[in-house]
Amino acid sequence: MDRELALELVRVTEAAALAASRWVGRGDADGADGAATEAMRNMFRTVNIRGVVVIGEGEMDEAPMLAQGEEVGTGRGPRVDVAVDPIEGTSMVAKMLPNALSVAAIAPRGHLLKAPDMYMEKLACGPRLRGILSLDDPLETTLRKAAEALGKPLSELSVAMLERDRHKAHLEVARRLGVRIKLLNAGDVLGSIATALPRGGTDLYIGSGGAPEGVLAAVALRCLGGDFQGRLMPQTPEQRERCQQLGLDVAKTLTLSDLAGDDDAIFAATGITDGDWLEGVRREGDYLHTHSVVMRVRTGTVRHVNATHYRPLELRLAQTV
Ligand code: VTB
Ligand code: MG
Ligand code: MG
Repeated sequence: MDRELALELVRVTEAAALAASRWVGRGDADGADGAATEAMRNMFRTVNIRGVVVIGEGEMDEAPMLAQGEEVGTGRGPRVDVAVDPIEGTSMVAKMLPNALSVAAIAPRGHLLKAPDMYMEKLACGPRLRGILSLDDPLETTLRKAAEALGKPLSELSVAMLERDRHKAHLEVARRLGVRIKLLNAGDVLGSIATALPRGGTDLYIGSGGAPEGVLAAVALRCLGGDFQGRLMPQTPEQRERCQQLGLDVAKTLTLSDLAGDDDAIFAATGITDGDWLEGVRREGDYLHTHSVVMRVRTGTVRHVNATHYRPLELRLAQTV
């Protein structure tokens, strides 16, 4: 796969972030999501790939944009799987809170897991813990192993999870062992990725979040040399059936190779609101500034891309190509 596609993928997340930025603080998560999705879809029309959406915005009949199975790209170029989250953290956009991102990943066709829209139990960590931890271990074992491998007491281990009632048991174990806990409102793609960033501030990400977000995080963690494991958590008969249709074994602990199994995978993200990793979209007169990151599994190079966009272009993008 052509490495120049990395820059194309940034164009796509930039377009979504620019569109989303108009909705920051307006209390309308769906409006923001619609605008970002449309902008992303329009930008994909200019990218030379034969893409199929494997992680998108809902099922074909509900949201006819970037739905699973939809073809994207010019129809020329490499055959790829496409995973997107036009806004990862729509509530953060609506409430003007930090860390909302636009995220996308591509990999050669057949190499990204077609994760259905349901929860996934997750375990993410940085390079120093790779190969040491298992989602199959009890949480207490995982935390003890992590502290030992990092050569620090449990009291200095830091773990992130979404602040949700369903994480009561996780929280109790982690509190009992005395680890530091970062409780996120939303955004477990970044929550997972942060464990592998030099100044990410957390050693581990645990708990359940969206399965689609799990695939996106897995691509990023492969690029960064970290680890990500996940287990699908169907909650209803419909969700179990969906897994069956897709041939997914819900008992299986999914590894990086199940989720994002190719060295040619590319991950890109653009900040929408200011955050721990990326700056949000900033306006200055007629110009809009974006801050993105793009990385490839093959080389592990992390490129930060600061771009200045002349505002009329953003308007043109919003209007459809
Ligand atoms: C999860 C998480 C995402 O939304 O999908 C969450 O993976 C929604 O789950 O990062 P809840 O039912 O717990 O709210 C995000 O936090 C943002 O899209
Ligand atoms: Mg989203
Ligand atoms: Mg999301």
